[in-house]
Amino acid sequence: MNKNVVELLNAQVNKEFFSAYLYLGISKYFTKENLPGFASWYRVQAQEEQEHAMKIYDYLLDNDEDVRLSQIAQVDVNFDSALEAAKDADKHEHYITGEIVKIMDAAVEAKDYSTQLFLDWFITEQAEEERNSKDMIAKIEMVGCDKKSLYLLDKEVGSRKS
Ligand code: OFO
Repeated sequence: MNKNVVELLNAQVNKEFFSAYLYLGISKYFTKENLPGFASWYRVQAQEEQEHAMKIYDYLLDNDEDVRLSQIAQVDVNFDSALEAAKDADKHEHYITGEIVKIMDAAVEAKDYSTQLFLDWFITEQAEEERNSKDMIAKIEMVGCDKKSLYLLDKEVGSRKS
C-alpha cells in the first residue's frame, strides 16, 4: 500500500480510539449530572468509535501492513451544561469528517481503489454522525432550562441501542 495512505490510516486508528475516549468522558459527565439516558447514549457512541478504530485496524492487517498503537491523548471533559457537551461532540465529529476526507484524498492521489472503497463506509457514517450530533443539540436547545422536559428527553435518548 502507499506509505502516505498507511500513515494516515494508522493515525486514524488513534483518532477513532480518542473519539471513544471523548464519548466515554461525555458519558461520565452525564452520569455525574444524574442523566443516565444521556450517559447511556454517549456510552453506546463510545462503543461505536471503538468499532470504527478496529475496522481500520483490521483493514491494515488484512493488507499486510503494520498497525501502530500510539498513545491516546487525555480527554478534558469539564462541561458547564448538557448543551456544551453536545456541542463539543458535534465539533469533534466535523473534525473527524475532515480527517476521513484527507485520507480519501490521499487514496485518490495514490490510485488506491481498495482504500477508496473501504473509506466509502466511513464517509457515509460521518454524515450520520454529524446528523446525530446536530439532532442532539437541537433537542437540548428545545428543552432549554425546563428540568421536567430534560428528564423526559433523558428517558428518550436512553432508549438508543448499540
Ligand atoms: Fe468514528 O465517527 Fe465519530 O468520531
